[in-house]
Amino acid sequence: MIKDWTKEEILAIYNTPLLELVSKAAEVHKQFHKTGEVQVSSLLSIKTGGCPEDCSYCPQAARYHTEVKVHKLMSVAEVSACADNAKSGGASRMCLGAAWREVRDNKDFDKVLDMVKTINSKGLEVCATLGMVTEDQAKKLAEAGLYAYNHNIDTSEENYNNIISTRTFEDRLGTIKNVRKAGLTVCSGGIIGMGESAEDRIGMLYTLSLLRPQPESVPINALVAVEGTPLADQPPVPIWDMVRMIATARIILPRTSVRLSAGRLSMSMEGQALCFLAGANSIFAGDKLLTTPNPKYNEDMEMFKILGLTPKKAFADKPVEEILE
Ligand code: SAM
Ligand code: DTB
Ligand code: SF4
Repeated sequence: MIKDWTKEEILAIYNTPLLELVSKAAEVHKQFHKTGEVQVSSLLSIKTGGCPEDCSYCPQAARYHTEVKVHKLMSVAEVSACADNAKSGGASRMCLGAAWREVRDNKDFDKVLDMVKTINSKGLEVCATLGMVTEDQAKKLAEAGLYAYNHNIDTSEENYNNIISTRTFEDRLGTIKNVRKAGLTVCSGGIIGMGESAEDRIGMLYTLSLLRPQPESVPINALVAVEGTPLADQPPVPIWDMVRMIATARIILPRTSVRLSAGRLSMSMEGQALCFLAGANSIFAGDKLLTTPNPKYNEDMEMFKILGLTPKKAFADKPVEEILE
């Protein structure tokens, strides 16, 4: 049975003296996961920029003047070639991102379904993040072989409309429900470093912790402050805040993969090592996130060697019968 945490309890965890917090989180990590095993996901922006939403952190929103160049939906062949590269580099999951508000039932969606089928047939877990989806669309994605759907709640319910005004927190939760009903695994997390309070960070973790089942994967992103977006001048996130967020997530979401996501380029190897110790067991690897740079793949593999980490195999969390189906 997973415990229903209160906001007060989560805040108390978050404010525990740092090394004690890391040590508690490491204990939970050992109890529920193979320590040293880290899931490596590759990210690919299949449709870039020109998005109608106003997410203040996002360089792909059409209304902000950023350096992102709009690119229409990639072809299935192009995406297939990228998946081959990701697989030979050692990734076990490929996440396809589209700068859409929501999925529409049109030729582009059919193309995405083809991409999912193609990548799945290569033995990679496929994840997609395409904006809001209906239950019917989520089912079609599941039938095509999608493994996970990423849909972040991004911040607390209270802070949501300070960051995004073109949709609501409820809309986000609605899509997560649709994804669950379709039998997909859920990947949902958020961003720190947007000027939110510690209570907002706790509020976000609180909402995620109360989802049943809890999300299989929770990405914790540090804001990548991009010129031209309303959050361009936010100061960088102190590494200690990232460690606290990850450790707290690990304790209240014991079975979840906690992903040390955007922002790693500004973190030292020592800082990342503390995050892994505090329970992070997933990263995005590859030279680019969606539109912003990420550490070089070879440097990440060097870090894995130094820290004694190994990439997790695809479908390691699925029963064998399902893999063979
Ligand atoms: N359009 C879809 C949506 O919003 O769900 C999918 C793509 S969107 C880029 C996916 C997630 O990327 C966002 O929910 C946000 O958490 C993260 N993200 C976007 N821009 C970011 C930034 N500058 N720094 C950190 N994370 C960011
Ligand atoms: C998530 O939580 N982080 C990823 C992924 N899910 C789609 C995206 C990070 C984007 C960072 C900004 C960019 O590169 O455009
Ligand atoms: Fe669009 Fe997603 Fe960026 Fe928001 S986060 S502007 S929905 S691409």
